[in-house]
Amino acid sequence: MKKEFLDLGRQPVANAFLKKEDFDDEFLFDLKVVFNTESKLVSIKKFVDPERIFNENYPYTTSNSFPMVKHFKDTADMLMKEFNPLTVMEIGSNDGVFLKNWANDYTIGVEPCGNFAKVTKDMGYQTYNDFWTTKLSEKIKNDGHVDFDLIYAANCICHIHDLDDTFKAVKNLLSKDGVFVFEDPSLLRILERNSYDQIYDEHPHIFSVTALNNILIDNGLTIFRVDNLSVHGGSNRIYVSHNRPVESSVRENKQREDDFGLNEFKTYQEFAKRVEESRNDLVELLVKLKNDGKRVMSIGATAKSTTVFNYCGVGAAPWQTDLIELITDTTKDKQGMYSPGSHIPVVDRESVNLNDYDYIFLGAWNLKDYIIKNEKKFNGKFITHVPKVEVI
Ligand code: JHZ
Repeated sequence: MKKEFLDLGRQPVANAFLKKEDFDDEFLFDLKVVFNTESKLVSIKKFVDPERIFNENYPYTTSNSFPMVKHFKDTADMLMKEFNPLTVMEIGSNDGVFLKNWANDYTIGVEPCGNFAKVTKDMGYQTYNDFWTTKLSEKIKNDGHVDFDLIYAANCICHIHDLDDTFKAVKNLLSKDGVFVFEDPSLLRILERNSYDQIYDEHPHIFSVTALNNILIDNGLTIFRVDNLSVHGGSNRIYVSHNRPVESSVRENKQREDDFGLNEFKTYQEFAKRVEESRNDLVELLVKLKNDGKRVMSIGATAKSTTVFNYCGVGAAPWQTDLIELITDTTKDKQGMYSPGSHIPVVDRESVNLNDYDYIFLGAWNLKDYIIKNEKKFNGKFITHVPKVEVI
């Protein structure tokens, strides 16, 4: 039932930034993508052990994706106004950007990365430093928590391999009228915009509303609403309950996905062709710039750019072409390290004079407007590859 349609080559763990002395021991795996013709779920073929990804060294903090801080404040305000929950839990609470909008006497976090669990514990939130499983949901119950009126998860559910177990665990802890709200990148937007770089080890699944609806129904839960969001290049916010009436947005989203062809394998084969063209265009552009003596750097050492640099072979590692000189990133834990697989140095933005470079590749293309506005003094040009390779 699982048919392969895309091969993104040998890839490292997307957020495993490393030191020079660790280059020789770097873990790589084959990143291939499959479509399940029955459930309609798109997944990567070979999952990476979650403990290899989400551990004490996990560097991605929501607070460094600055526009996301406002996004989570607005989301919390909206959820409070509409559902007025008495008890709240966040799965994948990272460094507490969503949690901090709720009082800590009725809110708990779940976070497998010890570094972040410590941050939210220090903020006063009870935080389970563990992966989200039915076993953990039993433990939370046994610890005396009543069922939750709001269970929230952002960019987390698509990180989990076993979706049946995930949703069973939610069902186990969701109060009778409670809502489970989660948001993740949208498969439809990825296919529409050729943003293949949303595919990496941390995203074992890329969700369509159609596939989620099938899997949630199998687990006794219902999607009753879908919001289309612009964050992370296009995400869906999915509202789930035990049995609230289903609103029109669910049918409309499924219809749009069907119209685009998300239920047919050939749509994915066509996407794979566009991905290959995107790679050829980017490499051609970067090689031309190099031959013309231009200097190129990148802003945002994103998980997404790990996929792009390794798939396109544009890094500094011996087996790659030296087309991008360095990456700047505001995250302290990424600075002074090298990018996974491609081994491009990651440095503090403040240590670089952007005008020493002619072009900046937008590794964080999803934050393009914010970055371009912020870097008004840069005299050169920006490069993006989404929705197509172009110089801005
Ligand atoms: P950003 C993350 O992916 C990881 P990434 C995760 N797996 C996930 O699911 C997705 O999000 C959705 C830096 N930056 O948000 C900060 C600057 O340097 O695109 C971040 O390192 N300068 C959980 O990594 C990175 O860019 C700036 O001005 O693809 C942005 O990462 C700004 C605004 C950010 O997510």
